[in-house]
Amino acid sequence: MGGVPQETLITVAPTGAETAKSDAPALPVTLDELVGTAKACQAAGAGLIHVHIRDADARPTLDLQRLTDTVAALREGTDLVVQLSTGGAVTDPYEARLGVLDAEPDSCSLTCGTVNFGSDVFLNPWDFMVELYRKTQALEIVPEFELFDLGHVIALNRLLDKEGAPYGGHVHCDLVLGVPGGAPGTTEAVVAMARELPPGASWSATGVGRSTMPVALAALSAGGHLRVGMEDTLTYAPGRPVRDNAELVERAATLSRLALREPMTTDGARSLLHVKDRRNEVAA
Ligand code: KMH
Ligand code: ZN
Repeated sequence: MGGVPQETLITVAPTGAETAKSDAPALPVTLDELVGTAKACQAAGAGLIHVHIRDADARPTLDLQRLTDTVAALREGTDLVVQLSTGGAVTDPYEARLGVLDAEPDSCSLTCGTVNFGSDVFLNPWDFMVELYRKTQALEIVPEFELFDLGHVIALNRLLDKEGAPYGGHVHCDLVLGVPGGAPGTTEAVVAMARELPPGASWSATGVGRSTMPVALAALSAGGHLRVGMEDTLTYAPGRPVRDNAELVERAATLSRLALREPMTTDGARSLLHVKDRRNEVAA
């Protein structure tokens, strides 16, 4: 599993595609709300932002112009590594998910297998994974491999064996645990999955809902980084809704410091992930 890093990369996933604004008024759904959230989360210790966007009616969208504008606004307003979701919503077609990369983010998510998602199915068949991966290599975008189950880790190893290293040469993964249909949000699942990761890979973990804290504590002790945010967690403690994304980042930073690991700076995140520096590029 590798050693324990001296610093913790804190990823914030502030919005997701599953929660309605009406059910969580603090969810950032407009560009202004997203940039405001991103600034507050960077100040609290985040190094990377995992982004899903919404349309004018606050519904999930993969509209390319909106994605491009979002990447530009986040680059303008913050130094965070900007990662766009290629998972989108469970209803998004493959073509639109591949099209996300044309917004030229620093990084993108790439899920390594299909998983039941409550009563829905999040589809990631092998051929789609390969096509998406080849596009990240061609466009020099760093993929973050999203792993919802142990078999996804096996598929990741197969992908790297067959298709070679990702852009930048470094493998970074995120264990997404506690989804109804995926691996549970337990210490045992964190360890079982982390053990099978490719040698030298870095990884973060997030536990959905009630598994947030067990997964964060397990990840810190097992050498992982942290992902937090309202995409995964809407309740700060039993009966207490999350105030905003920044307080989840603040809690992650506090946990990390208790583990004698400082939150990683945005420069540290860029160098860990080997992202291409696109900050001086003008958006289309
Ligand atoms: N919204 C989920 C169906 C990702 O961002 O790549 C997929 C997801 C993973 O959130
Ligand atoms: Zn996501």
